[in-house]
Amino acid sequence: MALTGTKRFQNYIGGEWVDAIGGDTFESVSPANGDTIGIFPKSGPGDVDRAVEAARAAFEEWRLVPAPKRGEVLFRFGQLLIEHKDDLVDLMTREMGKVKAEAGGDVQEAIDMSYYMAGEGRRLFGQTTPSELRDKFNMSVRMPIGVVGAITPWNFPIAIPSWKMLPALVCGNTVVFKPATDTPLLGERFVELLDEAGLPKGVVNIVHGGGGAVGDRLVRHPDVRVITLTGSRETGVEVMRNAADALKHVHLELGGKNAIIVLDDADLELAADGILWSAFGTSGQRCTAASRVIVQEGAYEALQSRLVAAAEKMRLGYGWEDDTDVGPVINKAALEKIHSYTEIGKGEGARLLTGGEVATGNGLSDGYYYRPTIFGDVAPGMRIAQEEIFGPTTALIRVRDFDEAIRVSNGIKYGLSSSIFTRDVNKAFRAMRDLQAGITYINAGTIGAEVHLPFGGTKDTGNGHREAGQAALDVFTEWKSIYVDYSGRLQRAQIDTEESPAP
Ligand code: UN1
Repeated sequence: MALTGTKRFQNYIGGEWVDAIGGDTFESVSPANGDTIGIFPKSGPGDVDRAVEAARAAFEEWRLVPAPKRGEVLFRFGQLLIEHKDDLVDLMTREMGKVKAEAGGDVQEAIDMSYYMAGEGRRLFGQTTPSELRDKFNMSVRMPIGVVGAITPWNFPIAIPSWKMLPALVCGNTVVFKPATDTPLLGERFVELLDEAGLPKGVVNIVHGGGGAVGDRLVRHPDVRVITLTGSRETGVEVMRNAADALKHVHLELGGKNAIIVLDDADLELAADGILWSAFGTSGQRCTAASRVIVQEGAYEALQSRLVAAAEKMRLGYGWEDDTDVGPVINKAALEKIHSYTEIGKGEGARLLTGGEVATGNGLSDGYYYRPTIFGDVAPGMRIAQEEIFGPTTALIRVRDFDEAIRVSNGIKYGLSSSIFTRDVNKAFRAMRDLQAGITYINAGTIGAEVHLPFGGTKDTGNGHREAGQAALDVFTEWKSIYVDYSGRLQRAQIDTEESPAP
């Protein structure tokens, strides 16, 4: 795909492409080499209000479109994503920075979600139950809620919007979408393709701009009934607080400090592959990244040397080049934050085994590249073992046995993903039971969630909701219980019930 350069883009509101009311703009810049990707409207509360009004008006029609027909739009969207996959992948390597194979995975996740949720248009199952009274019929049905505000991050710029918007749409809601300011063009392409798939005007709207002006107004707007956010713990807390007065439904997907446990009996080669992929894939910028590795002492030395040797062989570079293993991190602030944690780790007495520096040379200094970084001899309470760094840094922690490994893995405030490498089936099952996380992998790293299972975490990772899978439908619908009395007389529940049949 040709770079769009200084092309100006607009918001999409009520089926019209429009500038921000204030006329301000911001640039999307490639983290790989500093190229300008495009210029976008820097919107404000007034733009959000227009978009919410359009979405509110469109809801009255969209909620009545039969769900299988809504699903067909998503099916066509999936087909369009396939048709445009190569372009989207190329754009993602440029606007967000991840390497080609992973960008392909990101788009594929959205394709999978399109087909999964398209099929949901013919299910959206509720329940039918017997009644305690004669001549009475009971059922529960899912109802759409209204306008959904979707606030998405830059690390999965196509996949995460699909996790939020596609279930919202198939359930009959309408959406105002605020993509991350680091990846606005991918957000815009997503909406263009949804539009091409045949969504009526106003069903999906996009408003570009920052969290302070656009996100905050969405969160506070009285006509937005659901907020779904993937972001930091701090933002999540603020969103929940600001949404409380209007008692909005809030779905939060926040941080992680995910650990891979490696026991003495593990296949070390397999474990090392899983760790490298989970720690350094997407330059460590996944909520599910393995930023801790908890190793039983008998395997520690061998695993450590394997990991260090492999990390040092990883090639940093542009995501669009075939031989790149690790792309850039998203921006300068991220690079600085990641490096500050290297300094923190050293200061805490952890041993820097490899990496720990900004990568320059071979054109890399025009972008934001950080060497894959491994700390050894990390104590579980150190800040580098407790706080989310969101970069290519992982911490090796030595433990004596299985019980200590589980304790250390659980000894954090987050609870998103977890993993254990072992050949002992009993320990594997105990780990499945005891790891306090929304996701547990056995003999695989911490990343690789599939769209038809619930995604999300326990503790400070969220607020008890899940996206993806059937669980996503609970975020975007309200249950209605319906009682149909066809007896023709007043029947009082709990009062006019019959005696149990005699024994
Ligand atoms: C995220 O980092 O927020 O399992 C999402 C995975 C991906 C999704 C990650 N399928 O790592």
